[in-house]
Amino acid sequence: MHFVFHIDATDGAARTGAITMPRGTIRTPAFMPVGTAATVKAMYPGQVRDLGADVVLGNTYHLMLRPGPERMARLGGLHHFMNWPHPILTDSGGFQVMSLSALRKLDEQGVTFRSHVDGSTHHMSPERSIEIQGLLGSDIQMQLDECVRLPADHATIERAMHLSLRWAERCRVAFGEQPGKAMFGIVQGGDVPALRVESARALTDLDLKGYAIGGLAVGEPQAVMLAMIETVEPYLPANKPRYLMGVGTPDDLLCSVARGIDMFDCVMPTRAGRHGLAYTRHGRINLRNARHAEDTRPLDEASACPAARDYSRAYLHHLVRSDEILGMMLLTWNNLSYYQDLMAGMRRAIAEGRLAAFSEETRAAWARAEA
Ligand code: PRF
Repeated sequence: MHFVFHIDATDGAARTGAITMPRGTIRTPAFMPVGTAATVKAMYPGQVRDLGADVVLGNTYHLMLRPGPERMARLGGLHHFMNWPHPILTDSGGFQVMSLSALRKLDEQGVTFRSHVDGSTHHMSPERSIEIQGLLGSDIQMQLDECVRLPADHATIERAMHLSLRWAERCRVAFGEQPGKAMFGIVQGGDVPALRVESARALTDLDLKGYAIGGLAVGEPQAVMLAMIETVEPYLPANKPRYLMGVGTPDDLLCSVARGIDMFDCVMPTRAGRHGLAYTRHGRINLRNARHAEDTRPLDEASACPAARDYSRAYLHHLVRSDEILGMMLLTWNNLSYYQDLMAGMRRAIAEGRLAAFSEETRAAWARAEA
């Protein structure tokens, strides 16, 4: 079976459809929970699946340091290792190297860095990144790229974009032909429209199976991020999936789907859940706040998720204040449930041609914060 993307319906620039591949079907627009270290933190894989997640994200950087790609291959690959038999997308490592490792140095050949785990020195070339993602058994692999934090000067953004293009070509050669799998390119170019267009055009010429937009949600206002999506979208092939990396808030997802994005990943629902924050139909709630101490209402009595329905805010407040593990588990469960429900709602709305109305209703409910 091959990697196939098809679109069932469109609504303005928004699309809904599915990617089918040997390990399963990814309904789009899709939100991918982040499973950095071979675990979606505080969640059982079966729970993640039951919420409606069709794919999770793994990180080359973390897994190459621990347990190591060759060991992972000997252990049967990432799917088997973490008991997640469904599709896995892996990020290529460059972004995590730049944000997490020490003494990183980047040149034409790749990136050299010190591990944040044990201080050991590593080198990763575009070819090695693809080799590692293959050893992990990843279904959707990402090219190695350089993401520049914003604000940045034009020369820095341009140099990183061109380097990312050269690395895309090397990754494409290293990946070769793998019918049931895919390697996605990553559009860079910061907040400079002309550089974004140049990047999207050159990557399209490589005829990859999907295209990500990187280098956004890295310090710029939301309006700039949305403007860059609008700039790039017309240059990306309409029949290939488009993935906005590392985004975002529920509002970011509504805005980006309306502009033609099909896939997202973000630590927000999982990380926020470990810090006492709950995403709900009525907006974001900070369970640490003393005003919840005697609130007997659940997070959302209408939710299908037990975490949202079967525990009082007073209890969640107590768990969070006491640093209890169950507090993190319940809030992560609730938050991923909210994100997956939001994606399912958008998919239905696009199919019925009412995405704008859906987005308006969703935002109105956030504003009606009864909490
Ligand atoms: N490149 C890669 N991974 C990423 C990003 C990127 O630009 C971002 C930026 N939001 C998140 N994750 N490879």
